[in-house]
Order: sequence, then structure tokens, then C-alpha cells
Amino acid sequence: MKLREGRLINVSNRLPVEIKNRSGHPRLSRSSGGLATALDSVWRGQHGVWIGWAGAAADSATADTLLQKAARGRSYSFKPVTISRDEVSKFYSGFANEIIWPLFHDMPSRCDFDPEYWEVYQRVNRRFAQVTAEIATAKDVIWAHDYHLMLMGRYLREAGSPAHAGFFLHIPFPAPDIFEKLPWRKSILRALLQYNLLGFQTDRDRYNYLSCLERILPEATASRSDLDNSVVLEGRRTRIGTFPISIAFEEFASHAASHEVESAANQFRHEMTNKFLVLGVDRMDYTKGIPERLKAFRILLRRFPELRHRVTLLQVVVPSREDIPNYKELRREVELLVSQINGEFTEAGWVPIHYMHRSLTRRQLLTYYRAADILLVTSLKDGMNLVAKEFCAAQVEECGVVVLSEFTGAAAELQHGAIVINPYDLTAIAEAIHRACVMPVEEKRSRMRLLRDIVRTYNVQSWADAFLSAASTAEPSVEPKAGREAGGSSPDEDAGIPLIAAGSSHDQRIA
Ligand code: GDG
Repeated sequence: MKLREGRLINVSNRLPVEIKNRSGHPRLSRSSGGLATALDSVWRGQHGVWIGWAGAAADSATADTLLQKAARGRSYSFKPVTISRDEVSKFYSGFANEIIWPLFHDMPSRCDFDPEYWEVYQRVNRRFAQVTAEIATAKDVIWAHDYHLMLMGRYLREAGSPAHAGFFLHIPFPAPDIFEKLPWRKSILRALLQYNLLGFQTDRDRYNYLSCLERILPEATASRSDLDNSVVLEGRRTRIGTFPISIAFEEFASHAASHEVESAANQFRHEMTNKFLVLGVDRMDYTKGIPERLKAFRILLRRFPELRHRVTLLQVVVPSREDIPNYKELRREVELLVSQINGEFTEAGWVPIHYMHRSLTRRQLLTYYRAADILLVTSLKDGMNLVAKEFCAAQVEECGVVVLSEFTGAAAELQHGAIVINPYDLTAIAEAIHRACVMPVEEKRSRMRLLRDIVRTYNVQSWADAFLSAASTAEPSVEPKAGREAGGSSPDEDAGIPLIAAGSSHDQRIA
């Protein structure tokens, strides 16, 4: 969708390009991570401005020139927000990644509720809002992304921004018993209601948000109908919807079908000489369940000795957030497990786990997606998991199997084509891998065709269109509609109500 009038002002913590210092000189590079990958492809052709942090090496003079260069050939320009080193440590590493990230992934014991982080989080959110409000007009639509910017809606209102403003949360929203541990829970719930539209990955996240309002902010009233769901606080209405993010299916599929990827995949399979290639691709993050996956693989090799020599796990782990202590410990744990398992099982001509700790090029990634027999996703909690969707797009021969954690957002859409597992149940993961190894080829194909149909139909463009269309029509401020109050309903009453979802419940089964 292209906005008929006005511009799209996209705001995220990071821009899709980053300025890095190389040999003492600032240089442009692409940002990594799910958000940048997903968004950069939908923005092509959309007139507007992308606001965000351009990286630690960006002083304002250099940043402007390099960002102008990066915008050449794009339909939108970049506008940087300056964040000091101290702010990066307390806003980004601190509040966002040592409080909100673990809490929203149901891991409160990993949180460091340092009050200073909260001070800096407010300050940086206010700065993002100021930079945005300076350029936003009433015809523009502001789209803010993710847990770094939950307060920005409030500061946009305070700065008098007239533009429609939507917010999309890329990570899960926790249930009230978890969320209420947050010392600043009310401020965050109130600030989110200053946006005109709130988007979540799954219905479960949206129900959790509504349940948190019901318990913590009962003055907010929710009204529901078959087509819409909104919350009114102090005369301002916010629409709430489910918008499962996706990928640029055709782009992944056609690149995977290219001659260069096909021959690289054939070459790789030839070198591996094994029958079954199991693939894992994740950022080094404790939410991705990497130790659980490795332990499950060890159980597989112990319980099904006939698979030894015939199955290999290729685990790609992309370095992430390396200055946060939890992440350093995780790397040690993962590498110890890899060496223990390889030490226990390796024999002449066969190493059970091939472990890569680095970032791959898109071509390498597609080569592994195409060459693999099984994709293994064992996230303990995951907003969506784009890797699962990318794997399906790249499976042009349609015979790979997806083993998928039930705690990913992707499971809501892909459950009928994937083998769904509980990532805490290591035996069940091992059995699922075994089942995928012995699955008849007809079943593999019918499952993969279903998965590919879903991802092709509900792609990143349809996700962006659905969100933008809802954001640009959300009313800035109206009186409450007649309807039931949030305080008067139980969470169960919400179940099954379809909202403004972009294909949130694809009730399709294997043919
Ligand atoms: C967050 C949420 C949500 C991975 N390794 C390489 C590489 N990647 C790319 C993949 C994919 C992306 O990174 C990872 O996306 P995920 O969705 O799997 O996970 P997060 O980074 O945690 O993303 C998540 C997402 O936001 C979007 O809303 O789904 O739940 O946590 O695109 O392809 N890319 C390259 N080399 C690699 O080695 N080039």
C-alpha cells in the first residue's frame, strides 16, 4: 500500500544502515537482525523518512553525508537520532535489553531493574519523539517499531504532533503475572495508549496486553466487535490489532532458485555426504533455546544410534549483544555443549555438530536453507521467528521439514504444516527430529506446500499494507463506543474473536 497523501515516517531504534568505524574512517554498512531485514524490503517505493540511530560511529556531520549517500536510489530519506555512548548502554543495553527483552520473553529472573535505566529510557524516547514531531504533518503516518520506543507515543502527543501514529511490537507481550513485575508498568501501559494503533504479532500477545490493562489500568475501557478492538482512555481511542509479520517471499524464493544458490547447495550436500542435514539459524540469544536444542540432539544420537553417521546438525549462531553478561555466559554454555557432544560421538568421517559463530551473507544463508532437510527452531519464546518463514520460501524443491517451537509467533500460522514441539521437552524434540528423518516424501511435500502457500500469501507486503491501512484510518481521538468494559470480562471471553488481523489465524490443514 502507498499512502495516498502524506509520507510514511518510520521510526525504529536502528536505521537499516549503520555507520561503523573501519580503520579509523566512518563507513556505511547494512544493519543486521530481523527488523531491518523485514522492513527494508517493504519500504521500497514508499515515499517518506526513516528515523533512527545510525550507530556509535556517527557524529552528526559525517552521519548526514553518509546517510544522504545511503538514501540514493531509495524512495525515502534517513534522519538520524543521536544517542551518546552512555545512553546506548543504559537505554539500549540496559532498559531495552536487560529489562524489557527478558521480561517480555517470560524470563523475569534475568532482569536488572536498575532505576537509572528507566530515567535514560524516558529521555531517549523523548528525543526520538522530538526529532519525529519536528517533521511530521497532519497528513503523515508515523509508524514506530518495537520495545525500544514504547513511550514515544506519549512524547509525540506532548510535542503536539498532529500525525496518526501506530506502534508495532515485534516481540511477545507477556501475561499479567509477568508484566506486573515491571516497576514502571502503569506508565508504559498509559504511554502505549497515546498511539492511535497498537499492533501485536499474535492474538495471544494482544490478549495478554488487554488482560494487563484490565488488571493494572482498569480506567481504560475496551470495546470489541467482530471487526475491531479498541481501548478508550480519557476520551482517546486506540485501535488494537494482530498483524503477524512476514517476509518478502518471492525475493527469497527466486534467489534460492537461482543457479548460484542451487550449485552451492549441491556442492555443500556433496561435501557433507550425510543423509539428513538438520539446520539451526539464530542470533546468540538465550530466548532461542540453543542449549535445549543441542541437548535434544544429544538425546537423539543416544536413543537412535542408527542415525549416527546419517544425521548432522549445522548450527549457525550470529553474534549478538556481546557486551551484556547473560549473552557472554550463553556463548560459553553453547560452545561447551558443542564440544562435549562432538567429543562423545565424533568418529572417522563424521562430526555430529558443525558450529558457526559468525554472520553469513544472504547467499550463504539461502544455500543452507535450500540444502537442509530439517529446520529446527526451539525458541523458548519468540515474537515471530522469520527464519522459519525464510526456510519455507527457500525450499524450492518442497521437501524440507520444519520442527517448530510452539512458543514462536510463527507457530500460530504454521502449526498445521510444521511438527510443533515444546522446547522444554527435550525428548519430544529428539522424537520430532527422528520423525522428520523417517517421514515419507509425500507427507514432507504436502506439508511444505502448505507452509509455502501460507508464507507466499501472508507476506511482508500484506503485513505492512494491513498495518498502514489500519494506522492511517485510526481516529485520532473520539468518545468511547457503546460496548463491554475491559474490567467486566474474563480473558476467556476474548478467545476466538477475530480482529483486524492480517491473516492471524490461517486455519489450513494438510491436503
Ligand atoms: C526480532 C524478534 C521477530 C540470521 N542469521 C543471519 C541472518 N539472519 C537474519 C535472518 C532473519 C533475521 O536475521 C532473524 O530474524 P528472527 O525473526 O528469526 O529473530 P530476531 O532477530 O530475534 O527478530 C522476532 C523479528 O524481530 C521480526 O519481527 O520475528 O521474534 O525477536 O531475517 O535471515 N542474516 C544474514 N546472515 C546471517 O548469518 N544475512
